[in-house]
Amino acid sequence: MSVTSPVVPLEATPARVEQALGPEWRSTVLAAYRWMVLARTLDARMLALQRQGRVGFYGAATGQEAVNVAAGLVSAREDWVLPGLREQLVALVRGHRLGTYVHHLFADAFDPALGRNMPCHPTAREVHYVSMSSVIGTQVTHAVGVAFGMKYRHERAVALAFFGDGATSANDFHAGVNLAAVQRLPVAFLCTNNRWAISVPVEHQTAARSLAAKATAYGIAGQQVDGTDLFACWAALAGALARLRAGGPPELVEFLVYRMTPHSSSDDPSRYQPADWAERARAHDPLARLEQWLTAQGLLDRPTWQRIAAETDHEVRSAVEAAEAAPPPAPASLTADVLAVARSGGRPSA
Ligand SMILES: Cc1ncc(C[n+]2csc(CCOP(=O)(O)OP(=O)(O)O)c2C)c(N)n1
Ligand SMILES: [Mg+2]
Repeated sequence: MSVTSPVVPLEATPARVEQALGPEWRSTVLAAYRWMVLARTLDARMLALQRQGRVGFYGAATGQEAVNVAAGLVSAREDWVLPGLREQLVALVRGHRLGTYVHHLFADAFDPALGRNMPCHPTAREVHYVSMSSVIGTQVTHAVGVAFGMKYRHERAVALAFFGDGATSANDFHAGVNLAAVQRLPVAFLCTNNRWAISVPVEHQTAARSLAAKATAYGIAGQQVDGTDLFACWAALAGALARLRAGGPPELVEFLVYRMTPHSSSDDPSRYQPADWAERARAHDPLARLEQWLTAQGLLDRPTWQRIAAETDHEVRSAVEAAEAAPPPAPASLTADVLAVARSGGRPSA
């Protein structure tokens, strides 16, 4: 098994998990575990490929998988996801093909963005996953705009806005949460507090008691959740999304997670993280915590673990092979989807 060091045990009892997830809870939790293994495998492989010069840039979500898989499984098809740098697993769980995502990472001819977006900034329109804007915090106001549109059209969908601890210092966070609260818009503000904004620790980001506490100033509910506990993430997200779908006001959820890898492939955290950071993070590894829990419940044995590890490794390898065999985007595609010319007057229509 992959658990090597002691982790903080998950407290959920099977009875409570069944209550929250329903009678099929065993297969749901195992499916969530499999997604988390796939994401972990993908992160490790992509960071290695970036070092080999085969992928331009990568931002891993290692340590944040529980939030992402729960959001992917709990959200509804009609909801919209406005991600930060680390939510690609949400798109995959919602049905975006792994192969397509890897084509995007390689910026090849089968990348939906035709190689024009920075790697790790996928667009997955078919699963309502909006391409990330690199400008920190802007997805917060984008989500509010999407939610405004949904409310205007009387749609019962929710906009999920993901952002980091650093983004809570951006103007867009204030403007977005404030407007959503005043207009009572269906937005789930989902802050993944991995305690770092590149090298800036969260203690330098705010003097507030917590990031969730900021909700009070906007007149909405805020809660802090252990983002490395799959069941806590599930409960918080299912509750918030259900209330929003029923017409409730926006909510803020702060997920406490540990960034277990560098900020991105362009970062060296040994220059700023304390020496014991990796050890503290490992104790809260969401994958290892779930693995330990599943094993204790008798739901995960060595053969099952080996099968899942082999299958996910094969999936990632196949996707990489397909991307490496794909041609680059054709030069003629450079202006595709950029400009449409109206037939009548020759004026741009989009
Ligand atoms: C407006 C703006 N300022 C600075 C940056 C450079 N930058 C890129 S990522 C990042 C840190 C983001 O931290 P956080 O919001 O905590 O998200 P995390 O990367 O930890 O998931 C910064 C400062 C940027 N992209 N946009
Ligand atoms: Mg952060």
